[in-house]
Amino acid sequence: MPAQHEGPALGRRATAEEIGKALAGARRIAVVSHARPDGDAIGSTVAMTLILRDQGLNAVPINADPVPEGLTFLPATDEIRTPENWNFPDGGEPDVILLLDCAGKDRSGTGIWNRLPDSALLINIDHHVSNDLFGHLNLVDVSAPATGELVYRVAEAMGWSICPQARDNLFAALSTDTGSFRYPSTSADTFRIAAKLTADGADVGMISQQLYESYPFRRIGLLRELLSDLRMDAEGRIASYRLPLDMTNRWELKPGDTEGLIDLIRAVDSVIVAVFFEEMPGGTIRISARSKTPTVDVGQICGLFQGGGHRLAAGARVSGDLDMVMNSFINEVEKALNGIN
Ligand SMILES: [Mn+2]
Repeated sequence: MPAQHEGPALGRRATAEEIGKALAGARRIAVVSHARPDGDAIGSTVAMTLILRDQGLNAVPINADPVPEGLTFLPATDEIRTPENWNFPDGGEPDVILLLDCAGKDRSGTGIWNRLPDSALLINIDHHVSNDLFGHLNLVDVSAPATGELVYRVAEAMGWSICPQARDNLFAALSTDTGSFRYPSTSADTFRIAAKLTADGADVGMISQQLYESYPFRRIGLLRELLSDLRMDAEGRIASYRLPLDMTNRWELKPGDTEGLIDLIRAVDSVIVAVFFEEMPGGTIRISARSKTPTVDVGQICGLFQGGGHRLAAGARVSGDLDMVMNSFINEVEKALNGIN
């Protein structure tokens, strides 16, 4: 089937079955997710890779960044290769590049495209509202709470088996992107899939403990500092904290250490919008925003800062001074809050 994608158009929506068939016809599949991977990115990448390999397909998982320390307990995450160091057993190039959980092609990180061929069929499986259908085949469902759910649907549509290692990775993908099955996007279908994975042997207690109760001390030390500098605006409806680069360096933070910290301030009763401002090397500010109500669309607000995401969870990267970026972003959130009064 590789000949079939000679010069196809981009942007076509495809069903889970169509995606499955395209994958089944591939000779070599590069499985890629976004840089700074989270539980959904890692879980989807590893699960999809193992599911494809069980079908006798050649699949190699690649990520621009290392697996966060807190996710290395997941089976087979050590299979993930760096953009410089991947190879298929026969030395060939991928004819299919499968991007998982990436709102845009660039979300996979710049380095990833250096060695990947332009001629490959691009398959895009994702659940971000801002997804621009960059693939030749696109399975983009914004109602899905996790890309892991879409990976499961592809396997289900094709009747493909899910080995225990893939199962645990899928469970982690679902659990992390739903905030342990709490976010509004969590659906009956999410529970159906989670129930199936559990019935098949996923150890819910073990996976949850590894995901949520096994943090290194530096995370709590950092949190203590962040909270001492907590900022509340708009009569307590906006909560935000700031992470300057020197604090990151002092605590020797690793990727994933700050994951989920925003949920603690989001959980305050008066708070409608929570924002986390993180200063990155090179003068970029990484913004993560969460809203508790669909009438305050943080995806749209992040769009004003060249970012995007979901209505209730979004992000942006802005170059500039930490406090100035903070002030102008909070100003926009205040405007949005005034709009709902
Ligand atoms: Mn996701």
